[in-house]
Amino acid sequence: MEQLRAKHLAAIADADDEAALEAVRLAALGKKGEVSLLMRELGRMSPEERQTAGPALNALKDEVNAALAARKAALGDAALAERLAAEWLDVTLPPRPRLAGTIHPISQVTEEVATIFAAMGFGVKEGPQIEDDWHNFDALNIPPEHPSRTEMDTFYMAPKADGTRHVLRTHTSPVQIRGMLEEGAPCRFICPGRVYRSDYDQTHTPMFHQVEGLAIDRAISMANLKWVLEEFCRAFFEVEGVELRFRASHFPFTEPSAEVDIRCSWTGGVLKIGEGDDWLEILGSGMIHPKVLRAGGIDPDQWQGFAFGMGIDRIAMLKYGIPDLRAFFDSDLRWLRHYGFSALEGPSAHAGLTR
Ligand code: 2NL
Repeated sequence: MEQLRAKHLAAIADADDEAALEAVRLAALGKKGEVSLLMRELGRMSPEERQTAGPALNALKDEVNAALAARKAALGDAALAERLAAEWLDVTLPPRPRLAGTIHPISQVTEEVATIFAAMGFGVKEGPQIEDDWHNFDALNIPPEHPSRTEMDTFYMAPKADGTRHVLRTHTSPVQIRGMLEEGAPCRFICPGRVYRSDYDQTHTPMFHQVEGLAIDRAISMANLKWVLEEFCRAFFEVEGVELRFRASHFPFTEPSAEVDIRCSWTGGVLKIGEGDDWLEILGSGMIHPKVLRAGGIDPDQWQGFAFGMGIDRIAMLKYGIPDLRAFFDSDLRWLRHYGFSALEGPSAHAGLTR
C-alpha cells in the first residue's frame, strides 16, 4: 500500500497537464485502477484483516483524491497566469482613425438630452415600436375619428385573426403611458426613440426620433414646466441667457397646452440661438389631461403633471448646423465622418456635453 501511495503521488506531481492528470486518476481510482482493485479485495479478507486494511485504503483513496484536486488547481492557476501574461490589451490606445466608426448625431443628441434630464432627476424609459391602438391613441385621449388615425398618416400592421391592427407608434407617448402604469405617482422620466408617420418631403422622413418627458406629483404646475424647459435649453444649446416664449396651443393629451419657441437670429443664413428678434418653435407641452392620467392608472384628483415632446432630429440639426434632414438616414460614410462624434468620449455631466 505504501508503494502504491508513493507511486501515484509522484505521478500526480509529475503530471504537467489536465490529460496526464486524468490518466493518473484512472490508473489509481478508475474502475480498474490499482487502488480500486485493492478495495475490491476487502471482501475476501477476514474481519480482522479488514478492520485495519479498510480504513487504511480509504485514507489512501482520500489522499490521492486530495492530491489530484490540488494539482488540478495548481495547473489551472498556471494556465491563467500564462494567459494573463500573454494576452493583454492597452485600452488607453487611440483607435486607428480609418477603422473607427463614429457616433451618429442622433445617438449623440439622445445621450445629451438624457444626461441633462438625469441631472434634474428624470429617468429614461424605452418601449415597443409596434403598439396597439389603445396605447398609441385611446389612452392619449385621441378620439376614434381623429385624422391622425387614418392610413394617410399612420402605418398599420396587417390585421390579426381577431381583426385588431397594431400600428408603428406615431409618437413616444405610448411609452409614457406604460411608464405611468409601471411606476405610479409620483414619477419623472423621459422617453426617447424612433417614431413613424406616413410623410416624406424636405423636412419629413417616415421614421424620425422624438423625446417626450413628464413629471407627475401632487402640485406640479406650468411654472415647473417652464423652469425645466429653460434649464434644458440653457444646457443643451449652451447659451446662458435663453429666452423661451410659450404660445397657447392644442393637443388632445394636454390641457392647457403650449408650444414653445426659443429666441434666435438668422443673419447671413446662420442660425444663432439665444439672441436676435426671431423665434423658432422647438417643442410642444402642457399639463397632462385628467383622462390621460387616469389611463396611466393615476388618480387625477390626487396628482397632476406636465408633459412635453420634441423632435430629436430637429434639435440635432439646429445645434450642429446640419442642413438636410434626409442625409441623417443615408448612411453616407463621408457624411458620418463629418457630422459624427468620437466613440470614446460621449457626453457626460462632468466632462461636458459635446467633446
Ligand atoms: C410635439 C408635441 C407633445 C406630449 C407631447 C404627452 C404624453 C403623455 C401625456 C401628455 Cl403620456 N402629453 N406628450 C405633450 C405635449 C406635446 O409633443 O410637438 N412633439 C414634437
